[in-house]
Amino acid sequence: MISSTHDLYPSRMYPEPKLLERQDPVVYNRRIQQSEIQEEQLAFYERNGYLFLDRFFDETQVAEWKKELKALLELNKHADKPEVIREPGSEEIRSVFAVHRDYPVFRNITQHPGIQAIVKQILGSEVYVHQSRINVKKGFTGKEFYWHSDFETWHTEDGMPRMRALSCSIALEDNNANNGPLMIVPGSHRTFVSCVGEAPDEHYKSSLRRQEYGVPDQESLRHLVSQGGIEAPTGKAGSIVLFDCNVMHGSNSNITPYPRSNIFIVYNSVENRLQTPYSGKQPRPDFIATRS
Ligand SMILES: O=C(O)CCC(=O)C(=O)O
Repeated sequence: MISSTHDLYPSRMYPEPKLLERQDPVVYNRRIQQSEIQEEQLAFYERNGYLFLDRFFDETQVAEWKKELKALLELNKHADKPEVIREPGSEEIRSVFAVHRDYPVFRNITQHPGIQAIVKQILGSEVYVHQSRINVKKGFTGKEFYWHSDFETWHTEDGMPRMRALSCSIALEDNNANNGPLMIVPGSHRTFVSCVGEAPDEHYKSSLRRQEYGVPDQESLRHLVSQGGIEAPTGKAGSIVLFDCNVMHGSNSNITPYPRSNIFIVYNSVENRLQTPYSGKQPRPDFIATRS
């Protein structure tokens, strides 16, 4: 039974999709209190729902993380554990979750002072890591991520009450127009797409390989794209993209020879802790959604 009590962003409970206006701020603290980003960049984030910072990390730093990633992938090549997600239709690794919990090097990245300062500026409070993962989009065979708002899932399946979270994607290789970079619909973070279709129990077991529930319908997408277009922020390894929890995004398959691995760190405000999932189903496990 799906509950709609105090649910500002109901989804997967109506027979038709709905476009709902965002009820929450995008930037929670407009008074600049750090030196990593300036007022115009903060305003860009507020307007568009994302911010791209070219070469935020230098080559030496990235080289160290790539070495760690290589070791991590080797370690998990045949691992049968829930944190390791395989590509649909093959045994290749698509994502590795909870890297901040299981690997000290990646835990340290989540605490990087520069990133923390920007995130706290935007979310206007202390923050914690809601989720971390590395998406390994291999050359030739790395598969797409269909359009979605992260918040739709975090709200419905994890019980995240309000839009007060964001992702930081760190490029470990150059992201170019062809190797399946993140695509974003600017301005879409101001609209919540209430999706159609009740997901099965333990939906995450299939959705992390290929998401079918909690994805927007084509008409809603057409509308959002007609308003904001599509941007694919690309740049050298070490660049970062910060994006709002409700911005519509996705990415294409990578049929080029150029691999594209990105670390995703999701920060949530400590004032926005998870509650009972709005779907009425069991919460997803901790490796996908930190509850404590
Ligand atoms: O790695 C990508 O290109 C997209 C990732 C994404 O949207 C997700 O993991 O939710």
